[in-house]
Amino acid sequence: MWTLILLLGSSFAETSLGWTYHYSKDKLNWTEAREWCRKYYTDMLVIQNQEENDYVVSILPNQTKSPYYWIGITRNHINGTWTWIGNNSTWVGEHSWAPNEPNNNDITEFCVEIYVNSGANRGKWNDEKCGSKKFPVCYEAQCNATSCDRGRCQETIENTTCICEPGFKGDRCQTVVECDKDKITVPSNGSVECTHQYGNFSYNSSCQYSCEEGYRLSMSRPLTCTASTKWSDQPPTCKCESKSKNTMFCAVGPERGAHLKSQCSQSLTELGPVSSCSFSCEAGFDLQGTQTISVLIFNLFVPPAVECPSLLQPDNGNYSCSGRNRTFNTTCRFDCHPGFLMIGSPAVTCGVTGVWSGPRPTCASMHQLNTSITKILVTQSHQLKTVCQNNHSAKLFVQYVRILVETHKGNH
Ligand SMILES: [Ca+2]
Repeated sequence: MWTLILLLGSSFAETSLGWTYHYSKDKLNWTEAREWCRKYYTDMLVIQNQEENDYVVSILPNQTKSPYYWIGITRNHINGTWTWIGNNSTWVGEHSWAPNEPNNNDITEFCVEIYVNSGANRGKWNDEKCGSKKFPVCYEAQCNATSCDRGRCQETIENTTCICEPGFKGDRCQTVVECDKDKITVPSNGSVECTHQYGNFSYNSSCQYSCEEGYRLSMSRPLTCTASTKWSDQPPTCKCESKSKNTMFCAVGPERGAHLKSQCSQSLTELGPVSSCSFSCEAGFDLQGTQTISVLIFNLFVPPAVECPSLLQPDNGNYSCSGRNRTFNTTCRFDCHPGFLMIGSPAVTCGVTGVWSGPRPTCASMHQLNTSITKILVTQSHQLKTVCQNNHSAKLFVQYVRILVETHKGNH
């Protein structure tokens, strides 16, 4: 499995699967030796452990006497650290030096030779003057820029290994790790949007959650796919937003003690066609603008169909008309059953073009109103909206109050 390579007639190499080792048959001083190594190979020999030391000794030809071989460890002053110049490592081991070495015998012995002979000191090191001429030993790295996609290539005697960056795996670190995409669930009243750096729902993919208006995320930071294939957090939920820093939200109904004060001409359960209420916010909510909303009840709904059609009996109410047919000037009057509030005009008249003067009113349950008003918010811009509830009674009351407010504004 070892291969003999002839180079410039002065060196040959033993090849293994990782680093290859090379030496020169020409004696050079240490500086020349390094230049030779760097010209033809990677650098002067680096030894990282005793196993590599023994291996290199085993492949170099024995010398019967000095000179021996230069290796790539050096120091730059008497108290300096012995350092392998090929990769700045500092392994020395416990039994590497020959007995009584390093002795700095010539005061400036900052370079190192390795004994390769058949004697007792075979494979041991000796510090030497760098100007002495010895045989250089070099190594050539097998790792290169394309050895590992997303990792660092590490060389050993027998092999090269890719040490992968976080988030990658495979023998060449070519595969990105994935997180479970089923863990990215869409919350009620919210949505999620993911972006992917390396692959779908893979390392560094990021999923940002958001909520519909009126809801707030339980956690605002995005979920990130980590190198351990786990998402950084559990998905957040969308929670009903009770208030906002920048908008005056005043809740009506049972919550009004905390937010909104109301003053009505009748109690809420007795509001009728001529009722009026004013609302104001408590301290902390009276931010800007008009803080009082007066409400008056007028004709509430949009124009009806193009002719005077049959009038449907309102739910929870009755009507009677001034004539048997629905001709011009016929007036129909509506009543609501006890316990129901009329929303809209109590009478409609058929116009000359066959159009009723307004839509038939609605009879709303007092109970519905009482429960639905817990979901109404009044903003400083006098716009109303439902928050966290879309049921029928809430919608009804929103329409009711919005029209009241618009009527009020129209009077100014
Ligand atoms: Ca010495």
